[in-house]
Amino acid sequence: MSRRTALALTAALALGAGLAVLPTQAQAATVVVSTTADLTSAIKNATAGTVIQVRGGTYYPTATLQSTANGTSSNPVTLQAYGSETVKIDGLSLPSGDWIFKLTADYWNVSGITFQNSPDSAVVCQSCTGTNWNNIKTINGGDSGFTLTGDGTVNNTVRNIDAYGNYDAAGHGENADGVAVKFGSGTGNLITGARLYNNSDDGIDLWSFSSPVTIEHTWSFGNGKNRWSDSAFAGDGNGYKLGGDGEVVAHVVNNSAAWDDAGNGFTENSNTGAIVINRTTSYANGKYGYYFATSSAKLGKNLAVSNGSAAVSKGSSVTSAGNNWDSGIATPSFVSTDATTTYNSRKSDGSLPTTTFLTTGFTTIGATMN
Ligand SMILES: [Ca+2]
Ligand SMILES: [Ca+2]
Repeated sequence: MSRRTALALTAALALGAGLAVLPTQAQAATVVVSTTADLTSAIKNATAGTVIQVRGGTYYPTATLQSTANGTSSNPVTLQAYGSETVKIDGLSLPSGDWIFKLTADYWNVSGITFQNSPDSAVVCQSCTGTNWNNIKTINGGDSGFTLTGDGTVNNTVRNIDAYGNYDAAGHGENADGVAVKFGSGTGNLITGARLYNNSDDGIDLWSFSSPVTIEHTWSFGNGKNRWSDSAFAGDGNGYKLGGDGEVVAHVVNNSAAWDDAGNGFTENSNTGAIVINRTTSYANGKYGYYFATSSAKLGKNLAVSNGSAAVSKGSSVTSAGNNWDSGIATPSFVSTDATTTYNSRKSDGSLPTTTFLTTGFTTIGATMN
């Protein structure tokens, strides 16, 4: 302890402050970590401009990794895998009900990390502004994989996430979505390049979020099926659940696809707002391809094939043009209905793997599947 610190401590004690706050050593701009303890500390002590590089391996935190340290738009905090090394943060040693990573902060860039086996949600960003999540995986957890929540959720981008295998046993699968943007507000939030599959509840859920969210280049499939031998299974399995809890909001979905979900491919879920859905494909989902019974949705150039209930449930306030259920619009045939390649590794830039599944070669209707 320096003489100056000692004097400050003495002064604080003399003033009856009780617990003196000792100055912490400033963290270096770039921190390379290879132990769970160092990872925990680096995240907690980050300041604007800190770059945390995590060496390859599997980390088992015993408490939620969390930070309230803000970056700035020009000087964000970065949390990333070291080089091209494979980094997994595993929730196996966490107490029941804990999350792996909770951020209540602005301007973080997080990339190249897998968050797996969380007892509850894997990653939660609460009232975050300006965060970027690139090529992360949130998989096989006990509730939703990735969540944006809270008021002041502004200008966040989730790019190329894989979120699969999430299942809330306590709720019999009722709640675990791949990505949840729920219970909050704030504009400028974008989900792009996501692959959301085999989760117990929905692929993506925008329940009770009162500002428009944009979703594009996303695949949502195989959600809401009882893959856990749960005799009271309660997962809903909508590919895209675009509202709820009375919020009237014009979410936007472009060039995305839903297939093999137990529920509807795309649903307003009681949101009466002017939801915009363009150039999407809904194939072989259990219920409707598109369920928009009460909203004033604008549905354009969408393609619905082989869905359980019908292509569309469309209320009188819906604007519908250029979709294959509209009069005079032909249904093009798919190049392939074999989904095997959709599980392949992503391209080197992190984007979705190449597939001909559900492609048609037409530029006027349906998702381009990339
Ligand atoms: Ca549900
Ligand atoms: Ca849900």
